[in-house]
Amino acid sequence: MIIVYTMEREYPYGTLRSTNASKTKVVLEEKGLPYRVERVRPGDVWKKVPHVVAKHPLGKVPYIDDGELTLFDSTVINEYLNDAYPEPPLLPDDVPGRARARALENYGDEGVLMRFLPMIWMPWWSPEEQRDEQAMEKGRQGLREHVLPFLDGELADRDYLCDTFSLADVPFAALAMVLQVDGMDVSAFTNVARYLDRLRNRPSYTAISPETSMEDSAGRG
Ligand SMILES: N[C@@H](CCC(=O)N[C@@H](CS)C(=O)NCC(=O)O)C(=O)O
Repeated sequence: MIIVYTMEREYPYGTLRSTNASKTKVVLEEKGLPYRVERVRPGDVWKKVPHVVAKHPLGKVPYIDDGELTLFDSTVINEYLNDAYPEPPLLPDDVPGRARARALENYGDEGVLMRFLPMIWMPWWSPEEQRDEQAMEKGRQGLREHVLPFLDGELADRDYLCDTFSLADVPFAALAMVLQVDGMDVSAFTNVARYLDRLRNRPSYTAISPETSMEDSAGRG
């Protein structure tokens, strides 16, 4: 059985999860694969303790064990899962379509998950009085100015970034998760608002929903 290592913690306002590890959980769910979640203490990740670095040289999550294979980085893991467990396929059939999916997936990672989302997401893990509301607003403003207009255009005539659900949509499931907790209003971007709801309504989202307890999201089968 695949083991996925991640950071998750329950708060009164919901279960908070690593955005990158949530990407991997979504793909495990979309593929219907049996897996078990192993929670790594956030302090062990921040301090880069030896047992974390032994699995991920940068001391980050996610990493997975699949039998003898240990693999890190959500994008690499998800490509591996799609190759090793081809059904249902999560990349388009044609070469240009696959390239476009990977480009959009990379945009989700670099343009959203690494750039603006941490400004919003990190403070939610701290007590309310310690949250940097200015940094959070800067993150939201970054989304409004740079990300949401682009995404709204890409979704003008399609339900998912590559028409049907693909690896390109996976980072945006993590965006849907963060904005569900944050409550940021995205209604000015009609296509994005509908898209985020569409992602939240997929069965795979249950595994990363803030409304799902840690006990109820510890794996499948
Ligand atoms: N490119 C990596 C990024 C992983 C990453 O930054 N994970 C965060 C949690 S969402 C982490 O472990 N942060 C701890 C740190 O950067 O020290 C991936 O996609 O898996």
